[in-house]
Amino acid sequence: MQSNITACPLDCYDACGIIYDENMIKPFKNGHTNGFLCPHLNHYEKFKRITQPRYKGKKITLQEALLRLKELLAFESKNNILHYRGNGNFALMQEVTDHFFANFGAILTDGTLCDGAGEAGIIEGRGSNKNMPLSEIEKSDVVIFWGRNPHTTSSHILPLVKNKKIIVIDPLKTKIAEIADLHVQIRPHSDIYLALLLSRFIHINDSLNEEFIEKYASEFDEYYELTQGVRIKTTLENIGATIGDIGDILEYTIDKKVAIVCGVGIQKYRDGADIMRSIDAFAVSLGLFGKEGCGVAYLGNSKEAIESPFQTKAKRVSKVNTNFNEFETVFIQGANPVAQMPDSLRVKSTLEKTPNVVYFGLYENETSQMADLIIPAKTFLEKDDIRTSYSHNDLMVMNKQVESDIGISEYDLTAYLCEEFNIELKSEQEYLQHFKNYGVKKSNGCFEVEQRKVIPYKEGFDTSDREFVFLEEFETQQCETKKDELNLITSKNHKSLNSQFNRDKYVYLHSCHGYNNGQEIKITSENGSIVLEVKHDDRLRNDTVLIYSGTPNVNNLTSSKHSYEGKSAVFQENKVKISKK
Ligand SMILES: Nc1nc2c(c(=O)[nH]1)N[C@H]1C(S)=C(S)[C@@H](COP(=O)(O)OP(=O)(O)OC[C@H]3O[C@@H](n4cnc5c(=O)[nH]c(N)nc54)[C@H](O)[C@@H]3O)O[C@H]1N2
Ligand SMILES: Nc1nc2c(c(=O)[nH]1)N[C@H]1C(S)=C(S)[C@@H](COP(=O)(O)OP(=O)(O)OC[C@H]3O[C@@H](n4cnc5c(=O)[nH]c(N)nc54)[C@H](O)[C@@H]3O)O[C@H]1N2
Ligand code: SF4
Ligand SMILES: [Mo]
Repeated sequence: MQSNITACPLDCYDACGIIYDENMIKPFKNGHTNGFLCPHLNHYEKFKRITQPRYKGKKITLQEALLRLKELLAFESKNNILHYRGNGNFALMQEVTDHFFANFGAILTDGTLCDGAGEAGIIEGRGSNKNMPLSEIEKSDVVIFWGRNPHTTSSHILPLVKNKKIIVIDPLKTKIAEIADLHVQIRPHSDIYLALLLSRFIHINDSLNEEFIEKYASEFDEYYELTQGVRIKTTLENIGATIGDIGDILEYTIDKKVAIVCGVGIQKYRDGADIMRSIDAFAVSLGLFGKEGCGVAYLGNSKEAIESPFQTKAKRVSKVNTNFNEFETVFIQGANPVAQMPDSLRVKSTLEKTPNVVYFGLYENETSQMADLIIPAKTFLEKDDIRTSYSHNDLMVMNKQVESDIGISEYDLTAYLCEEFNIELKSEQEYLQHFKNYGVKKSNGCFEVEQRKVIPYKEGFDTSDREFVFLEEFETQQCETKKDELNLITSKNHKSLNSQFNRDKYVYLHSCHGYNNGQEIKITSENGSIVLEVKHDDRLRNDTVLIYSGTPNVNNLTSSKHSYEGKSAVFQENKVKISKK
């Protein structure tokens, strides 16, 4: 009998521990899970899943589906085959399919729809991306939520920040902004200016952490010159901040233990790397690295300090603007690219022209509707796996809890293909053990990744001379939105996990625009248009509209440009116009 312990598989900061008890999903009591889950997992088993494979609309058996898959892969030139994998399930064994496709000679993807620009900025400045874990945030005095919406996307941080000073920098008055000591309702895409000004004022105020700067950031003087290029009064007016806000932020943070908790909202722009680096530079000015309760938390690398046992060296194409029609067979796993990739109209038209589309997932969605072959996956309760997190250091074993006749696991599908095409594959247990070996037991009974630092950068940064590398230049943003244009922000909704579960269907607007609640309006961008029902939301700036991730067709509006660094999608860099339907 397996242990009744597992973990939530979803792409979420928290990576909660789960006990499967009396056929019910229950939260782990210990550690960060803290005895509660979120709506996705509380209702997980109620969501309707795909139960039977299909080919061209006709129901077939799993055996027939696997045979069909084998046929669809049997091309002379393997360059005709694309493996496109998303993060529907975040556990480590999901990557086993990459092992097959890479060794087979197929094309894989690189780039990201998520956090790549910010990560690139972090690596440029610090030489590596080592994250401040939840357990350290708990020890800080002041927490700055910078483009992060914790009530929706990372609720397990909330009990840890009770009674701390809270600063929020977000164009939307989110729930955390409502209870914060200070909310700077910043214009979207202007964080770099705020960050530059903060570093400048720390210097003007004589509050630089001199000891830290001398040791690890000796180029600060040059950076200070860069910050001097920003005109204070006009910039503050344009970005929606005041000199009083800057004063308050300095007063709250100087000589305090400060955690800057960044989300992906700040960096879904072409210059996302620079934005993140300017926030890091603000933290450097305060000397926030390498000390208890201090640092910058971002969406860290969940695979930090873990080596993959899979061989995944392959030719790759970008995940952001993939030309599906350049392939004969596209195998899509754990993703809904038709809804979630930018520029959906382009995505749809290229997939329509792809001869064979295979969808390997749990739920029906826009991508399954376009697929020729549908192979149902197993849920996390029906397979063994192991996961790590991008916001804490726990390593969580996910034991299989139930037997089911539905679907096939990623390992079993890979084992079938490897057998058929003569590719070497180790046993499932060997791979699971490989991952388990990275864990050490903590006093609360949980495991954590042994090599991960709780307080990274204690001996300086991971650059060649241990020093922080400041931005030397940045692209000036046009801070004024044209009269009839609005900024589109498209962040996460509490009822869905991107396009899984209960998806939203509204456009949120400030009531000042004169449209009625419930009225259908047309939203248009350079890329396309959609019609959605209006919901008034006066928590928004009046130059900004909000359409949540997962809202059907939202990505008709977004462009498939890449960030300058980090090969990332830029979902928020889109202006829209609104009009009566
Ligand atoms: N419930 C739920 N949880 C999720 C997900 C989900 O879909 N639903 N998705 C998961 C995934 S894949 C990810 S990547 C994470 C992301 O989770 P978060 O990092 O929290 O990201 P977002 O919700 O995209 O954006 C966070 C905040 O950024 C703000 N924002 C937008 N533009 C700007 C800007 O220019 N400047 C500033 N300062 N703020 C801005 C938005 O208003 C929003 O409040 O959440 C994960 N968790
Ligand atoms: N407009 C807009 N677009 C966005 C974003 C945004 O904020 N706004 N966010 C972007 C971000 S940050 C991300 S990470 C992406 C996410 O985009 P995707 O990676 O496409 O994620 P989901 O929409 O959650 O779809 C995941 C799919 O995985 C399948 N799945 C779930 N569990 C399993 C499993 O165990 N095995 C298999 N084989 N399949 C499984 C489900 O059927 C589900 O349809 O979206 C991006 N797109
Ligand atoms: S908060 Fe995140 S990790 Fe926890 S149960 Fe919900 S989706 Fe899963
Ligand atoms: Mo994401």
